[in-house]
Amino acid sequence: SKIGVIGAPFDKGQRKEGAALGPSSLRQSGLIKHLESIGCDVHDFGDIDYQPTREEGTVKNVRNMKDVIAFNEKLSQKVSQIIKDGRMCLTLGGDHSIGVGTVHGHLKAQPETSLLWVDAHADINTPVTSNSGNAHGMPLSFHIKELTEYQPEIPGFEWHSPMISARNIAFIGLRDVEPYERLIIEKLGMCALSMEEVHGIGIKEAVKYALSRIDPRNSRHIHVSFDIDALDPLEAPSTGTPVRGGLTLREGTELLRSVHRTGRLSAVDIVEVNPLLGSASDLKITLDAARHLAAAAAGYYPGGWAPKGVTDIP
Ligand code: DIR
Ligand code: MN
Ligand code: MN
Ligand code: MN
Repeated sequence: SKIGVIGAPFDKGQRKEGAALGPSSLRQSGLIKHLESIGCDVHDFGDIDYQPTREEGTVKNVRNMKDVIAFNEKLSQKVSQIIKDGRMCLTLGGDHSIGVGTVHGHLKAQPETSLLWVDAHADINTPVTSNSGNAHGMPLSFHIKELTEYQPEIPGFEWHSPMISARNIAFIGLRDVEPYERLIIEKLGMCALSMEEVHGIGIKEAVKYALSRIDPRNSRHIHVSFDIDALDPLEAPSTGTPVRGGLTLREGTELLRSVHRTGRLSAVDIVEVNPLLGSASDLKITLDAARHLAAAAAGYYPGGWAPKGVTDIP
């Protein structure tokens, strides 16, 4: 398949330094070479070029919002361009505040898109409901049309507008959801499969059910925003807000391969890999996991393929 990779080296959406080094460590670990080795036509568009301001820039309770706005405006344009070029856009984060730009850019290029948010967290706080003031806990709220009236006006953020309905978004992997986030999910009647539901029905059924809810006619483009903390910390320890009891890597790859098989997977984010957290061995485990996720999104099947055009054993 044809893939465009864009690095989003940004970590001002939360308070731990290091997620901005995600793209370079993922590249160093051989993620792109691996995609090529499994037969993908990969074009690497490099990283978003952005120097954060030195000012604090808190706007309406959102820490570093000026940087979040400026970074994501650039990212959105890049993602749009890659998708319009006919490539699946793979964005390497960065903390999850970069989901502001990736989802916006995707929806601009392909308005009929549904969104799978794979995460331990719901990331649906508005600037008003957020206790942390961290933008990485808010990206979904900015995209949802039904939440428009609850958003404060944020100067500089005029380029961004909500472009997706809550009915076209599903969560998989939740296990750390705040009370106001749960209230929003229930009020909007969103499809939210926590680890409890995934355990109950299995990952294959969970993906099938989520897709039937957000794409009932099998007609829409799909965006998967995959927070590496959706995986269990045993599988992905080098991340800022680990929560025990998560998806296995097998479940994560199964999820992405299932969505790939729809033929409509057009964007994937892999976010919150933080190479400054954990030991060297923790980091290797985390980078290996991310590489496997990327390959699964590209359709990689671990059973292998016979050589093309060959029918007899030599
Ligand atoms: C929390 C944590 N709900 C917040 N969110 C995280 O800050 O709004 N998202 N860790 O990945
Ligand atoms: Mn997240
Ligand atoms: Mn289309
Ligand atoms: Mn998370």
